[in-house]
Amino acid sequence: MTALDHLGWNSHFRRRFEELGDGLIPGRIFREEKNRYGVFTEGGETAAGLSGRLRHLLSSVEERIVVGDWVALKPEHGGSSLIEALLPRRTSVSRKLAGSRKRRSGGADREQVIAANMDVIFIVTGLDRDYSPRRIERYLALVWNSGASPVVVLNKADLCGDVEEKLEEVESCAVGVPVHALSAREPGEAEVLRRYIPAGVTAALLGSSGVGKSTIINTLLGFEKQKVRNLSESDGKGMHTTTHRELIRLPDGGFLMDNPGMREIQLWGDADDLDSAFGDIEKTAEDCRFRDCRHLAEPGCAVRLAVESGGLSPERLASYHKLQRELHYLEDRQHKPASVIERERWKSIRKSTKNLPEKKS
Ligand SMILES: Nc1nc2c(ncn2[C@@H]2O[C@H](COP(=O)(O)OP(=O)(O)OP(=O)(O)O)[C@@H](O)[C@H]2O)c(=O)[nH]1
Ligand SMILES: [Mg+2]
Ligand SMILES: [Zn+2]
Repeated sequence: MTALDHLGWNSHFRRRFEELGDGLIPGRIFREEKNRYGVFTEGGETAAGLSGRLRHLLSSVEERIVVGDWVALKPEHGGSSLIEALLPRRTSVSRKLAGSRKRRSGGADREQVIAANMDVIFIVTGLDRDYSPRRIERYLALVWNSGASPVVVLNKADLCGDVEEKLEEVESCAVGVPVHALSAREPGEAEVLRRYIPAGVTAALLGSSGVGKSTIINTLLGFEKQKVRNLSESDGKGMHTTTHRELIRLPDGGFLMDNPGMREIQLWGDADDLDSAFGDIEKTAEDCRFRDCRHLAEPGCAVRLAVESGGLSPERLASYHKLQRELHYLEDRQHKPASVIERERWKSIRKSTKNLPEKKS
């Protein structure tokens, strides 16, 4: 495995990179701080800023470079570099930003990408007061929408008297998704997560503040790299201990991205993502009399029959309907599905990176 492969480099990125001009090297963003970026390259870490043309280009399509992105760098004298191009993402985690009337977008909701090119996303929940299967479902929809694979982590198992029950409950709403209950402070228990993060793989930790995301990283690293909340501060409501996003390299493994806790999950996506998060409902729906059955009051609805016969919980159907309403609302507000917007955006970014000096071969 080359140093670049270790960072998650693959043929997808290589092909895009080779279309660019001479004198550039590939790099992966591991930290972002006020338009300064920490970048991993084949030769080690470097600091970089955006080239003038890329800054202009990105602002015109309301795009930003985020942790996890692959970029093309031009090394400068004195050790720092300029980011000349952004390589198209394979996956991206987005949240919804409510529209503001002052903006050009005229009050429409906008998408904000918070992490790029994640392969795996750990959805972390505490088995204490944080526990909520409905919230896990919302996170699952967000992760399916990102293109990454979800793994659910039920942390703080030591604080919970009925771990088996919770596991079963979550497994029934996260069909086909691995679910692990553990105590992140116990190295032996956190160990099961390592198999999802071999060299070359990038994983992110998402979840509310205080669920133990940074603790998981520290335990897997074997030392206190990330600040975790102090016990005496544990009732500091609304406080985020982790305040910025960063990729952390695991010895003999891939990368883990720590994130500040999310207060409220805002969805961004289209109705197809819902199907993956609610695979059991979609499967049952194949037996509905009408192909476009909404499982509300239609005759011959197999989904409502499943609820009546106890095979599906009414809460789960209710949260399916709730998410569907939100997604339709989003689509209506932007008049376009998110996938179309994404395609158009890449088209314009690619068009302009084409104008970089052509590679002579
Ligand atoms: N009892 C128990 N406490 C835990 C466990 N894992 C983490 N904690 C504690 O929970 C508190 C919060 O942990 P953090 O790792 O800071 O949580 P976080 O998700 O990174 O929080 P933010 O950075 O604010 O998003 C700390 O006091 C941890 O020691 C666990 O398995 N059991
Ligand atoms: Mg943290
Ligand atoms: Zn139906």
